[in-house]
Amino acid sequence: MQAETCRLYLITPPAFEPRAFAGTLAAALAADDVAAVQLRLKGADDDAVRRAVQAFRPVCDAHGVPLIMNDRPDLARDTGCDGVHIGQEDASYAEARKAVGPQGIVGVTAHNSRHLAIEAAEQGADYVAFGAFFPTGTKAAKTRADLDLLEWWSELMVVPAVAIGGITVDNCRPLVEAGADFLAVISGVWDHPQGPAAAVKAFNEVIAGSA
Ligand code: TZP
Ligand code: MG
Repeated sequence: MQAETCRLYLITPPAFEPRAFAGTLAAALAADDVAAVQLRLKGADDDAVRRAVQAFRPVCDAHGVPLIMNDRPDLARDTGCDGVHIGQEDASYAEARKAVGPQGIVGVTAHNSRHLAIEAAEQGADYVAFGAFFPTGTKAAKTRADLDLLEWWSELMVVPAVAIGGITVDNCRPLVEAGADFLAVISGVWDHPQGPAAAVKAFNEVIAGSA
């Protein structure tokens, strides 16, 4: 995941039927630039997660977009995902890195903590994720993050910052201007009134037009 400018990081919706959703994902990836897709299927059994990887893999490959597993380094390794995103209670950075190898992507949730973010960056994380920046109905987010944190991080650090939580086409511009390297979005894309493909285009237009 490289970001000269800010890029979009799509996370799957809370529930979906994998084969049907693969078509929706394909339309979203065809619409405009997407840096990565994260498979986030909370509460699903391992077989359901495996089926989702099988359904999404060809779509992501066709667009050259890495597929990142949420929460589970073991499943990331077993299914051949390109990386894993871990929260503070999922696994250690070392476990995650061991599972996906030196070339794999390891992203770490830092909530709104400078300390957690620095710790993850020093360990070798490929990105740190801050949030939630806005109210979100998708997750009972434990923390709220603010623009100062993003500005501070982007001035001092090289490791990319992902912004997450309630991000929409309409509210994302300040995050881009504060230095977010990636916008991680769920409902702002999948529930966009004009559909996911229009949302991906609109996010990219805001990003391109931001200072
Ligand atoms: N982590 C912090 S907020 C959040 C996660 C996974 C949910 C983001 O979903 P949405 O719909 O983009 O607010
Ligand atoms: Mg997690």
